[in-house]
Amino acid sequence: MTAIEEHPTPMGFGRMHRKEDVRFLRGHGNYVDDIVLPGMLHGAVLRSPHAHAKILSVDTSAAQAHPKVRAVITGETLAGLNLAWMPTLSHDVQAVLATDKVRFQGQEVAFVVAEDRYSARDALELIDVEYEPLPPVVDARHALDEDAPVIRDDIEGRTDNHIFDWEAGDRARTDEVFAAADVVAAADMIYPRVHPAPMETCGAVADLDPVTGKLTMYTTTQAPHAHRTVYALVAGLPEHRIRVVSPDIGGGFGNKVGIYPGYVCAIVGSILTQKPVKWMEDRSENLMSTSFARDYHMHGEIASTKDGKILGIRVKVLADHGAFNGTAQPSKFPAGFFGVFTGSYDIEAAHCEVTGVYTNKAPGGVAYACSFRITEAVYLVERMVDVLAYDLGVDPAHLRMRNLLRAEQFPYLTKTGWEYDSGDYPRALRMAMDMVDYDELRAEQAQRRELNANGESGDLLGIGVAFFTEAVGAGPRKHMDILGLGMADGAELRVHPTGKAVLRLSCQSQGQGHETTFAQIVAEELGIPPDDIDVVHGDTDQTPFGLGTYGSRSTPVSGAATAVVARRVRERARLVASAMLEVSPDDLEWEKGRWFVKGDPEAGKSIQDIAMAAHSSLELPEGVEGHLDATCVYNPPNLTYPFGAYICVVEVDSDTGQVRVRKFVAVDDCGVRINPMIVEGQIHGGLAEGVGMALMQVMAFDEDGNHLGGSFMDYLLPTSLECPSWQLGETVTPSPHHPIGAKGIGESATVGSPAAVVNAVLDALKPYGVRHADMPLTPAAVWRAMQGRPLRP
Ligand code: MCN
Ligand code: CUN
Repeated sequence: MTAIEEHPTPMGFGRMHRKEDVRFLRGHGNYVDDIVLPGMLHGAVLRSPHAHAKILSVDTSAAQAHPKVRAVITGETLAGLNLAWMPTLSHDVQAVLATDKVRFQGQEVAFVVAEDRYSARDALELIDVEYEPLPPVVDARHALDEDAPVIRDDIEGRTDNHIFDWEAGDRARTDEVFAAADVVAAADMIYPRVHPAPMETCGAVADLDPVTGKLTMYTTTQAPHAHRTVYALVAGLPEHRIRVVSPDIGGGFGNKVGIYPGYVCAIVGSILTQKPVKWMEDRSENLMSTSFARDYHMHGEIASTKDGKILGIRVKVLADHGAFNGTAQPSKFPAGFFGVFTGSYDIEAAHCEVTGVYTNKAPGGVAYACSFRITEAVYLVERMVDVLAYDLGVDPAHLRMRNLLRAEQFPYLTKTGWEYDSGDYPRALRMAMDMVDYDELRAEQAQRRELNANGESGDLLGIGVAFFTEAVGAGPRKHMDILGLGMADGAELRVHPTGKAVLRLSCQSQGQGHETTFAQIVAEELGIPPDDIDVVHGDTDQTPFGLGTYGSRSTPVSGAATAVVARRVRERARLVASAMLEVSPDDLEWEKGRWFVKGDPEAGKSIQDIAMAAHSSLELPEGVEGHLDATCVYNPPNLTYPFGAYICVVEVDSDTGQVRVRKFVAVDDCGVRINPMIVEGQIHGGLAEGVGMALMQVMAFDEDGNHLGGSFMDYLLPTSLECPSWQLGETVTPSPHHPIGAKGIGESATVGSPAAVVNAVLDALKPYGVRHADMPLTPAAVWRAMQGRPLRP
């Protein structure tokens, strides 16, 4: 994108500048750390230096004696309040402050409340904890060894580190298909542990009013209503006396779905001191202790005929969930939506097994724009298709084209039970191939390979193709809940007498531009200009209940709720207009912004006139209430299935292993686009994240379980230097069950791009006989992959 173009404010869908940017660009955002309350104190967390150790004693006397310290909280303090453990989003428990053992480096051990942030941090050093180190489980592949230390001995009767086994598909049928296939390609791959690393770290200001007993919790959360209910359940506080406020959020990417010990400690600190308590973690704390992503060890197998018709896919996964099972996903889905691992292909049978294990690492797993583990699933299937292409010696784009689902197969029920709602996959892939000039690139590559083989040095050229289908918009209540809360979303719309409106939502923007796009949905449906519509979210006292923003569910669920409330208001407006115009409602016709008499377009009333009349003394028809407002709870009938075709072109320096992304073409289909500019922004961000994961990022640990990625010097974020100028293409296949035909887009690019980048690098290394190498493909990893391998023509 070049200079910011001026776009006229649309009356509905279109490229409208973000309303929220007026405050963000001028430095007037209001984040949790901007909140300052009278008498506010500051909290800091003491963390474990060990990955696994018994706690022998905790001496807080010196810290208590610090002149500025107001309270020191330990696991023992919390145990006295029955708060030492809290439920996780996966029906496990997690220590708020450790009592018996520490189970990962960085785990929360004590909490100091002091008059200022610095004193709180200083006092942490005065706490004396005696540990007895235990051997840690660092490599998930050894978590189930006979002699592996048992991490969760707090759970009665537990003698190993096993969490769950889960499977999907038809094992017997899949085995049959594999037995009969001409070709079976297999590969082991790791999707490394990575971190969403939002710019704003996590934090809270807990304010328990000693007079009313009401708790106001300003906090970094993607799901304010769900958090409120969990606090009510955990702390036993009455739910109507809890107000969760999520102000401006500086990026979430799934990092802000869960409830962290620091939040609970801030609440307890406020209860004990009767003052507001702020807790804001620093970057290292964020990287060490809050929700990580991925950490899937996958074994994939793909079966095909000798001429490349894919028949079946078989997968075994070992999932590293860290020390507490705190993954955030619907209850029935312990491996998230990994079940869509059959990807975008027409196959006969599929089966997968996932085993989850505990290790001595931070909990989490579902974050970083993952669509509930679809990142892992798409990476697996898209790598497997490339491995098959390698074994068969065929072009990976052509192999995909041959096997993609065809438009006439939708709605399509996958072999693992997902109903893809709509799509035209070959069209998207063809568009991507045209945009990147696929045939010409392959010709250039052939030429370069010949030169390289003849001893002429020069960069290796790689072309990586990936296709993805996502399942977003969780979800139908009958299949999907989080901690028993059904995944529906509320919306309320109120049109004031002068025709200005307020829309109240249960979802919560962390940078996705909801204040703009949700106003645009109302504008599209009612013809009220988006600037006349305020979007209120992130405050449980002000908004209807709903499960929040993650899994790209805002547009599929809250967006649908918004269209439905707007339509309800429109129908109410019709009745009011019929009274104003003294005609039957049936004689009225709608055009954006007004009802008019059929056959007499001059005789009409604008939505603003109708709003005033609805609040006036005008006599309304029998049974029609005054005012112009509506509410809705939207329970989606199905998920939405966005898809896309990505092609990445890289140049690899054969001497250093350095990868340069030369070009990236992304064709996305998220159905109808509300604001194409915001959609493109979402895609740009996700593509950058994909480059980061593929080439730079991993949360590494040493053999003692020491965390090696505690700063941005070690855990690398992609910048404009590593990213090319993205080239985007678009097809529009509306979702047939969504009121405005929209599908989610927030995670698509992160889901689809890592495989495209990795496929591109490995395509460049093909002459060296490299069939697979794991992310991140750092220069060292690429260089190592090439060593000792003769160049093949
Ligand atoms: N949109 C649109 N037309 C569509 C689909 C979406 O105009 N057909 C717009 C939406 O109205 C919204 C935005 O695109 O303004 C993203 O919408 P959606 O796909 O519904 O995703 P959510 O709003 O639910 O956002 C969640 C998603 C997730 S799960 C992660 S992780 C992620 C992502 O969004 N985190 C982000 N993108 C992010 N972008 C920013 N800036 N910050 C984050 O933390
Ligand atoms: Cu998986 S990260 Mo987003 O769903 O918040």
